[in-house]
Amino acid sequence: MAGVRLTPVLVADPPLLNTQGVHQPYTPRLIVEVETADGITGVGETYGDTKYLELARPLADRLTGHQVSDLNGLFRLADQVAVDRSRISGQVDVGGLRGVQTADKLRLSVVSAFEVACLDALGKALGLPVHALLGGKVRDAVEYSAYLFYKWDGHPAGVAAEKDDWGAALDPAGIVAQARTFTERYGFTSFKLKGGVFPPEEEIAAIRALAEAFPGHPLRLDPNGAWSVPTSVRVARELGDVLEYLEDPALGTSAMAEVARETGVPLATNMCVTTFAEIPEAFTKGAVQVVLSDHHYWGGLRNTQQLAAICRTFGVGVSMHSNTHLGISLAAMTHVASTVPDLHHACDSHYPWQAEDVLTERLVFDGGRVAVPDAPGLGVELDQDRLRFLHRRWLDDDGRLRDRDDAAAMRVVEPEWVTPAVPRW
Ligand code: GKR
Ligand code: MG
Repeated sequence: MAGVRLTPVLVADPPLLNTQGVHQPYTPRLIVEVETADGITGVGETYGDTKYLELARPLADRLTGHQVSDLNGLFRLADQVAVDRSRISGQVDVGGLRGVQTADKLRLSVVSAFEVACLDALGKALGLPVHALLGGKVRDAVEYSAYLFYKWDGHPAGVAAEKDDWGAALDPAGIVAQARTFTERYGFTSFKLKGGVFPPEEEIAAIRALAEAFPGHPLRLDPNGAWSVPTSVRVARELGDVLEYLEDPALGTSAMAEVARETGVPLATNMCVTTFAEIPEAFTKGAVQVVLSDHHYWGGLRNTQQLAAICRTFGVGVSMHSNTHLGISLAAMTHVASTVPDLHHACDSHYPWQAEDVLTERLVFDGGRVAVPDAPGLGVELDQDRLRFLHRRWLDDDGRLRDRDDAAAMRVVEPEWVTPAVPRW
């Protein structure tokens, strides 16, 4: 590699509600560009909060002269980057929605963007799409589910924000209307509702309303671990006939295992199995039936394939969840998902919520699917003007938005708000 460019950006985000609070008007992401000695550039994207930037900079410094094809070497270099102990809790981080926070996981979340950027550059150099570098696609399009959120009409008055055209969704009728908009705009046929926002009865009613409006369509509910075991079991019983799966109803492997023992509804997770080290206990206890990869914190596309192979071995399903992200990450998700043989659940994506991007052309959902790009690399092109614009927003920020904090955003409206203790219900 001749050089690496790191560009933190702030991306507009609508006021989406979750159990911790509400999305801030702008979310940090990090765009990684690696440049080869031949002048080929590859791009990657990951979380952009300060704790990730702190690791990305020293890793970038070590990469001059490194081959983009040497991905194992890239991970070895990442292992050498020291992690500030104050950044990690070593346990399920109630302030985050991404499971246990460990030094390795932080490193993996960062190196994943470099891995994707290297694969993009390598693919461009060889004239091959990223999926071909991963062994080849087994499908031509990847199915995504609509990601429904309770949301306010707009960010609080007086808060600088972009306006979105989705309207409010704060009850079952609002959620059904939002789902209809998703199907009209993107053709999605399966639906995930972010729960843990209102008391379970209200969210049960929303799922029932969706089941009535879209009979037979796959439905999921994800309260991000906000419920106790008895509440989770009750919701599973009440919605058992309409749910494809229940996602992280309760927090942690033991609680999930207890829920699993009491219900036939499959349990999915992107919170209790987030590292390879967490797999043995969860699978032995039968705590989860579907693992949702996040290729950022699992450490990239090849690790996602390894996760899929382990899941297949143990008869556990695999799919992908998402967080606020841009088109580079969607392209990366699509390439790797296209290579996973047993992908029986639509992946979810926040992408429709992001009206802004750093690409010259946005990726398109057609019939709820993204066509797998066959152009060299990821098949996307960075728009340098847009990148500069979103980076300028990051530079101009006084530091308040550079670290995602949904509870802080909620305090603008409810000054007493603190991240709710778990279980909340
Ligand atoms: O963006 O509010 C959100 C989501 O809750 C996200 O942060 C989660 O990581 O979507 C994710 C999930 O499936 O838990
Ligand atoms: Mg989830």
